[in-house]
Amino acid sequence: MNQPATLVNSWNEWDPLREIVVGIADGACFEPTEPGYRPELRGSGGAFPTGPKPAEMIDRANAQLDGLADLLRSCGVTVRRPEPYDLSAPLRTPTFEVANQYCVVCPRDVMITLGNEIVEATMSRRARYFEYLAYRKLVYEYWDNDPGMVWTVAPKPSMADGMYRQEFWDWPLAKRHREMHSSEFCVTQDEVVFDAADISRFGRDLVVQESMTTNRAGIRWLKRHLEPRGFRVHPVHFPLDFFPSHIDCTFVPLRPGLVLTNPERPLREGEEQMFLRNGWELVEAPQPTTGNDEMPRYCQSSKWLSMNVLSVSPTQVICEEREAPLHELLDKLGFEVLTVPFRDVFEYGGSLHCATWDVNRAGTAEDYFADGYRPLTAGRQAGV
Ligand code: ABU
Repeated sequence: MNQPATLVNSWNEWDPLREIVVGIADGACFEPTEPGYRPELRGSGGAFPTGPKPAEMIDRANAQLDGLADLLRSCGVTVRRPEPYDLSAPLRTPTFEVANQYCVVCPRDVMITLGNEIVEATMSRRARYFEYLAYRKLVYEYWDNDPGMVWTVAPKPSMADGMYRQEFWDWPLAKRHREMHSSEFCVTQDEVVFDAADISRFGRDLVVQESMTTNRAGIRWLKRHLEPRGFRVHPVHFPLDFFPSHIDCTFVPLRPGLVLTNPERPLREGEEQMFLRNGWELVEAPQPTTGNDEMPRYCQSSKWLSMNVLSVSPTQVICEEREAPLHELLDKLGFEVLTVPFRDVFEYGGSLHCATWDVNRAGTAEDYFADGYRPLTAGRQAGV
């Protein structure tokens, strides 16, 4: 008798990759201003555009996304794509309105595979509330064909005005500096809020960044949902990042025992101990080849997209083609470095890790932190 297929299985960021979803730029719009987001033009200023992105911008991004998909296929990986859908119409729900939606380039922000479970994140911004719809056909396919797959949709927040701290955007730098240890950003603590890209997977241990896109209630929900299933959820903080959003330009595990770290965004003092105590090495990424001022005009992400790499296996990493200093470092660390051009994707919210969602990697639930478990009560005492 045929065994039922295991389609959904991914425990970490580095095991050998078998199946992955790569985003598409079709239908993408400029991200609207909303309480949880204030896009700004880089360079000479002016108003940030609204509505659909021009066709030539979309074609350029799609060409690079297709290039990544081709490279992955050449490595023997099955590549899946989301469904395009119309993002341009104004959106009105009982609790909020927004001028248009955004794009489906970055599945990493919305969807996460945790072992045999797919979790759809709550999301934190109005223009991304319904982004999960682009992945529903795929999720149904996994659910229909893999009887062991668990599908979880996290509670949707209201995204009403009261969910946001709108004055956050006007805080002067001195106040941000004073507040850097408080972990209070544009989203308040009243509702469960998280983006999937604030989570980094290390087998049984999940590291979750408190950020503009993930609040303490979101981390509490992840703990309460996942710890009875055998995961351990560890909140982490990067106090020098005044606009933290998504952990994958800050703290990027590459193989058991090795994390690529951001030299401008150190971990909160003490949080490195879990790694050091268990023999992990934290290696600083080199400065990106592009300064913040030279990033593409509509790009809202930082220069640290340089370290937003995608692992094909514990020995093979895909990097953006221009990041030579990072290629050299990874080569010295024993990796085979594959490269693709990806700059035309930057203004859609991310680079290679952001633009993908791995559904299947060979491997099982490993414990890489035998000594590192902090029980839930410790998190509660810390207010998380
Ligand atoms: N979506 C990832 C962006 C993170 C950063 O700008 O550093």
